[in-house]
Amino acid sequence: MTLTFKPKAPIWCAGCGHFGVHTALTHALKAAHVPAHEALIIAGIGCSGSIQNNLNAYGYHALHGRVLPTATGAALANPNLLVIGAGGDGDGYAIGGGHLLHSFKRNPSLVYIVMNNGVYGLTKGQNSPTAGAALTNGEAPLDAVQLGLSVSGSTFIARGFVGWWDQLATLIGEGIQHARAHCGFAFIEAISPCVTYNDTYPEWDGKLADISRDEAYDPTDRVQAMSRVMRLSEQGKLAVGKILHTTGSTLDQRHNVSAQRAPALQDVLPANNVSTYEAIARDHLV
Ligand SMILES: Cc1ncc(C[n+]2csc(CCOP(=O)(O)OP(=O)(O)O)c2C)c(N)n1
Ligand code: SF4
Repeated sequence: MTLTFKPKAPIWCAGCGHFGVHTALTHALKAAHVPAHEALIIAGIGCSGSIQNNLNAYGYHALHGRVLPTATGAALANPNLLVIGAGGDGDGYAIGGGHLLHSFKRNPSLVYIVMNNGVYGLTKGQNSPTAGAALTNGEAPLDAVQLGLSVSGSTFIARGFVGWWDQLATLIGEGIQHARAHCGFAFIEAISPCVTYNDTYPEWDGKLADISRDEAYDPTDRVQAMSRVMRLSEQGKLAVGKILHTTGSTLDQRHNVSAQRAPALQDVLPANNVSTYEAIARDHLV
């Protein structure tokens, strides 16, 4: 019997940036020829998190802020799956901020897309960690790209803008390749304005600096990446493009994860394991 899943249409406000992330991710999955049954979307809580209802893939809504531990567990349990975490900047940088830091450090092979709109959209517009100075009485916004660059274990960091959705699709596609090749954690921040509570569309064209246009820029050089991103930030600009793409030890390698040993791929049918279960009962149950 073939089961066909029909993704629902998004329910976001007209003009919401998250539509651009949906388009870019859909294109990237198609271009990478990822079959629906080989992808798992683990989403955060927020307007952004509902993206998992709108994609042709397995989906799971994690607890608020817990996308990354859930996604890491899924990726370790079944290394044949492409695991994609997706959520908002409130979900990922506030309540989930500690997990982000440790994911840069541990480098599990999965993709994480953060839809950054500078507010908590679903709960009606409170400030998030990336809220700009105008909303926060001058408080500097958190830059997750700088944070990721400062953690020496990080291997893939990119930022795109939904207004430039084709570049965003390319960046997500490269992140998918990175995770699928078991090269580690692919972090992609998508600038995705909330038209209802924080419409920043008019600001971005003048504020974004696309570093991929600079042929001399080398994303394998962490020091150059950090100094470029910080210099742009001092000039009031935000770096966009593939910012870091390097190699490093991954969580999967360190734990010797393979399809042969993966917990989710073991045959646990009682009928096929009678002698093993009897041995466990004999040795461990009194
Ligand atoms: C433990 C917990 N705390 C608070 C909430 C309320 N809550 C739901 S979504 C959300 C934030 C949403 O903002 P963001 O992650 O930036 O996504 P957006 O809606 O902007 O896409 C909050 C605080 C919750 N669901 N669970
Ligand atoms: S409230 Fe903001 S983030 Fe949520 S759907 Fe509407 S525009 Fe998008």
